[in-house]
Amino acid sequence: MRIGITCYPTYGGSGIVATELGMELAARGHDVHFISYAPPVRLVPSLERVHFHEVETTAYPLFLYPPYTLSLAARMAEVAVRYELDLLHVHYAIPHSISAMLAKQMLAARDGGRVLPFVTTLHGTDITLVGVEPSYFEITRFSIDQSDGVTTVSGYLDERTREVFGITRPIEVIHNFVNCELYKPAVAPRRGPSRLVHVSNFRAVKRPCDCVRILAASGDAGVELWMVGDGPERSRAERLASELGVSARVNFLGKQDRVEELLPQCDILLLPSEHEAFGLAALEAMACGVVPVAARTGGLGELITHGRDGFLEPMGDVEAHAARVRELLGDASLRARMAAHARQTAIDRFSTDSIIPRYEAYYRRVVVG
Ligand code: GMT
Repeated sequence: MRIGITCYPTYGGSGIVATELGMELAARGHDVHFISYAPPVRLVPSLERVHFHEVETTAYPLFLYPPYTLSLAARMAEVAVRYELDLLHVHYAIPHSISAMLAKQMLAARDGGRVLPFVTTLHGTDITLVGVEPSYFEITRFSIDQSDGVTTVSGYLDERTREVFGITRPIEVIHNFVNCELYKPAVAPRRGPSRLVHVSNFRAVKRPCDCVRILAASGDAGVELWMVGDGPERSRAERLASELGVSARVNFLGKQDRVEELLPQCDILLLPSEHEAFGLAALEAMACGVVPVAARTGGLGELITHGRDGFLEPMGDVEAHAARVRELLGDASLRARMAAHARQTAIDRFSTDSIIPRYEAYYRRVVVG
């Protein structure tokens, strides 16, 4: 098939899923066209059958806010005609599904009524935070209704979407996936200090400050914490590390492209999020044999089986999370057993080989109508 993919190209789960999906589809013989304002950060350059089309917005004195959504729609329509796309797949409802809807209408009105279906994948905050904002509520609901196909990354997000927007249309649940050949445990046993890791875009919803508090409460002066990523809460977390006297043990690494090389150097992933539609960061860690200690929130329970391949504790209960960290660090055989189970969960339930064919099958259904 010939597939156009639009996502936010910067760091963040939805862009990562979209990019990895596009590359996996290309590896399976599909032609993939990314359409966005910048190449997605995880996109490997010069891959066969993968193309990138930049969306440019024009500055004009009247435009206090250049209308990216319109430029995107025009570019989608142009690429769809030139490369004879079979469908568009947009990630994150706002504004991408509205642009796709416009592109579809533009093509229907010309070229003898050419049909360009589009699939919208809902990732989480597009529903739980942005979508529920009064100014976006109606247009988010409209964009979901207008999509030819809708997927969510967890059963939890499917339920939330129905509940919040009163939507009854079919939605396909397709979980996040991981390439278990790329994300894998270190070959040699790890030496050096025990290491916790947190990977996110440091927005408030991720509660990165809780990670610093968990480290401070873990009670072991030899334990380190790697904070991978950047975003609005980073300075607050840095300040908190100083206040709690642990800044020498917290390494803020900033945005990193090769997370698969960092994760195998760690023992435990901290994900104390307030909401988490699925928790891609936890899945990538599990594939590397890093045990997640996460909040019992959102779709994390669809990924992590508490006590087997990770721990789920109440959101905001720093002491409960720290107690699990102590338990894991104090018992090497428990940690090894749970790490092996975590890796096996990633392979058995969330590997690219099990999830990508579900997208392919769904595209075929949408295209046939
Ligand atoms: O929170 C992020 O990491 C970014 C966010 C996004 O929309 O880019 O991630 C969401 O999508 C991921 C991929 O589908 C999910 O694994 C995350 O759980 C989800 N984040 C939230 O729901 C907070």
